[in-house]
Amino acid sequence: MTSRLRGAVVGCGFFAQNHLAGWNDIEDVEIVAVCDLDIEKAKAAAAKFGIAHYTDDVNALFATQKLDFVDLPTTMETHEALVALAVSHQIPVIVQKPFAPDLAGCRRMVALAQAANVPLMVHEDFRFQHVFRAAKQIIDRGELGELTFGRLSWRTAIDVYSNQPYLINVKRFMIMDVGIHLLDLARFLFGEVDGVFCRTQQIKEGIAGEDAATLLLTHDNGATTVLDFSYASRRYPDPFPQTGVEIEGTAGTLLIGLNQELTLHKQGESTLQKIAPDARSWTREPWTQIQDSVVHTQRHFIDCLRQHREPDTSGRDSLLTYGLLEAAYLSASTGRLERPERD
Ligand code: NAD
Ligand code: 89V
Repeated sequence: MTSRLRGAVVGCGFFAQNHLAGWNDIEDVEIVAVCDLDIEKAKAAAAKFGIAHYTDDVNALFATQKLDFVDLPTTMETHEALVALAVSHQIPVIVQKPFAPDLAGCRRMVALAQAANVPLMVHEDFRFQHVFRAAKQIIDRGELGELTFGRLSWRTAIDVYSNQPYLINVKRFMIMDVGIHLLDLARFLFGEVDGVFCRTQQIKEGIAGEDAATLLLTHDNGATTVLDFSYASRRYPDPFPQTGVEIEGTAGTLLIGLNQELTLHKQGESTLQKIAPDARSWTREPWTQIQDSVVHTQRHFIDCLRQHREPDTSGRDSLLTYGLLEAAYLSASTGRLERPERD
């Protein structure tokens, strides 16, 4: 690998703008080409970010560019073909969430990448938000004792449908779009899960899938967590895109409230600290927290490539998260607590 890693971004749509701005903030990376089926989007991205090459033909991209990695901020139904193509060229891949429409698709991509020994990471950015890194450090230092209970809550009525109109028509909507972030976060903070109970709701009319869900998870360490998330929750001011968090342990409690305020209750007193995202020229409220975490996710991918280690949210690791997603949808249909597949 050269000292500046040469990357390409395939997909120049809505969220890719954050990926492109993020790569720009990483000094030891150069995005040398962009690609979109819509050539105007590829051309506009190349112009905006000063990228030398653009194309609407992903085969031509791999045939003509010498790449150290490829980034795929495209929607999930495109991932399997694009990952297969990158793997066939031995190019490491970072791919946006949702990884695939179902667990079987995730498994096929992981098998392909493993057989070819090509690094594959899922761009799961919530766990890279500073406030959750701080929470994890407090847990790992043992300040809360043994974890017993948690709640991760993400509720908003933001108009998600204007920026992401495809969400109107997906049958697996809310758990796939936002629940997946919280499932990954629950694993990150509380460890692996052996049971999932889920109830879904469709509150907005005219959409194909659920826009709210409530999950109860039982963890291997004995903790119980509740995950609730909704795109139909009216609050003023709207808390988008913040996750409210409660973590209880035998020695203390950690709360994350609005504006990334983290309060630690232990030894008879509480202390509050604000954990802000990094200041960046291109981030805009209310998206700052998510936009900043994009860069930390990308940084992790590059560090892992350079150090030849598996990313925390590798394709292989993500199978556990998508196993929970399948268990959640199964539970919503059976009305029972379901055991996730964990192979
Ligand atoms: P989008 O539809 O705006 O953009 C996708 C782009 O990919 C389109 O321009 C499309 O033409 C292009 N594309 C598709 N297949 C292609 C191919 N084979 N070759 C070249 N280009 C191709 O989608 P979006 O709203 O930007 O979402 C992309 C993904 O990002 C989704 O999976 C979404 O869930 C995810 N997302 C993540 C976050 C986050 O916080 N992590 C936030 C928003 C969206
Ligand atoms: O796809 C997503 O992650 C978005 C969100 C608003 C949560 O960033 O829907």
